[in-house]
Amino acid sequence: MLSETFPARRVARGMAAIVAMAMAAIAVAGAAAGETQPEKPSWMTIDAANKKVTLDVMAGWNSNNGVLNFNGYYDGDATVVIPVGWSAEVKFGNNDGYLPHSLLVTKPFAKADMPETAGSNKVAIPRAYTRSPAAGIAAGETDGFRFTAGAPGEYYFLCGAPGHAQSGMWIHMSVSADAAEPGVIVAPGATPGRDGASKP
Ligand SMILES: [Cu+2]
Repeated sequence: MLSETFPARRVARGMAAIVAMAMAAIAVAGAAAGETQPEKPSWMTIDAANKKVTLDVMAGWNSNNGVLNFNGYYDGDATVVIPVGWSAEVKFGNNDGYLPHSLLVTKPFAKADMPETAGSNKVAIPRAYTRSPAAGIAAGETDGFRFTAGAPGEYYFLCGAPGHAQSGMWIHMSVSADAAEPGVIVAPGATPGRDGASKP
């Protein structure tokens, strides 16, 4: 971090660095409306040299939100951040023993406008959806898709199966002009998801 040439001042410089980091953290938190810094969960694999990110997304990862979750996250309590120009591969699986699920990249919806069912006509990035999006894939099945993060913008990862998005089966996806690398932002107070990642 700091290159230190005056050892006697190391403590003071260290304190200054801590204060600076704290202030930067506060600034970031303020800018992102209370959200925390992105993290790199186990389900995100980053290939920086090739600007490629792979996401393992499991529907019904745990019992959060009555199993209507992606990797345990729901109701927008996690944000997948992908830098502009990166390519993304989504590997999708259904861990729910009862209900079919899907994953589509859609535009954001106001709560009142959340679609009851979402087919491929709701997709915001070409081909960015799993098969039979309005019906979903059955328990134990897998599918996937790739897309390129083009223009900066806000999107949803949303389940198109009947009633699921309206019941909270969606999270945020942000194509960012500012982020240097992909990451996931978990909202403060989120129910722990995959990795148990949650922020106080
Ligand atoms: Cu679903």
